[in-house]
Amino acid sequence: MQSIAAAVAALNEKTAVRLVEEALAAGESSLSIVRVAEEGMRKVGERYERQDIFLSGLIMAGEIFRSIMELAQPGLENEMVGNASGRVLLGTVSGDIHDIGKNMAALAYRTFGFTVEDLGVNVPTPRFLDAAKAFRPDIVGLSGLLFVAFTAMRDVVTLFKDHAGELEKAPVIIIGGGTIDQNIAGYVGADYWTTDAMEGVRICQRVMEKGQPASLSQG
Ligand code: B12
Repeated sequence: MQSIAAAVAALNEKTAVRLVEEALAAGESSLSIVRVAEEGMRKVGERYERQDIFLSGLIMAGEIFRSIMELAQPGLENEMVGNASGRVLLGTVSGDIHDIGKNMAALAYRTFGFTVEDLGVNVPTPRFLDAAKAFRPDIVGLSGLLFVAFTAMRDVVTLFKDHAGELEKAPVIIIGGGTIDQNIAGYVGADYWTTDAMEGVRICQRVMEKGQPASLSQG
């Protein structure tokens, strides 16, 4: 399994795909395969930061992850089953086009029984509020990895607070993305944060059971 992370980090698509096929044939769970691939993606990010690879490397990594997801997705859908009810409005915030993680979150929510409206990437801040008026979500999920995304997330949170009276019920706001931490979540003012789609689903299942959170937490 660790060699899958290493092959992704080395941007070696052929090897990564072969290893994933072998792991699936050997009965490894799709979820753990995706987790090691994510670990490889983090290493790609570190290589980019050290200028060991360039933008083309990030693009390549995105393609490799997509190929792995194609192989893992059917298994993921079988492994993740649930009957939660709840409506999730999802999108990658303004200025950010990273959507691999957001798409995984959408898949996870859907397979656990949530109804999801996905607004896509680089979503203008007011669009979240407009969509919420029509879709009436229980939860708004904001995705983003860039520094500029954190400001955009904060803008969305502020917009929802300022216009709370225009919505039937204030949705819980959860932010996700591999570069988020407790400090960023505090800055954004979201109710919950996570760096893991499955954890995001668990948080939202609890929200649906118990209602509004008392304070900011990772769940
Ligand atoms: C692949 C990649 C790209 C691809 C994206 C392809 C795509 N369609 O998404 C491309 C090549 C387009 C790209 C572009 C850029 N990138 Co880029 N990219 C990455 C990389 C290597 C991997 C991201 C990824 O897909 N990870 C795998 C997914 C599965 O993980 P994830 O997103 O964290 O999602 C998981 C969880 O966080 C969670 N989740 C995510 N969202 C949500 C939402 C909710 C509601 C929930 C519950 C959960 C959840 O679920 C997922 C599964 O568990 C990261 C490195 C890194 N460390 O993340 C850099 C990284 C994010 N990129 C970076 C940069 C700088 C850029 C560029 C500015 C480069 C440039 N010079 O142009 C551009 C920005 C373009 C833009 N305006 O958005 C920096 C950001 C630094 C920063 N904080 O500002 C990073 C961190 C690399 C680095 N270390 O420097 N990138």
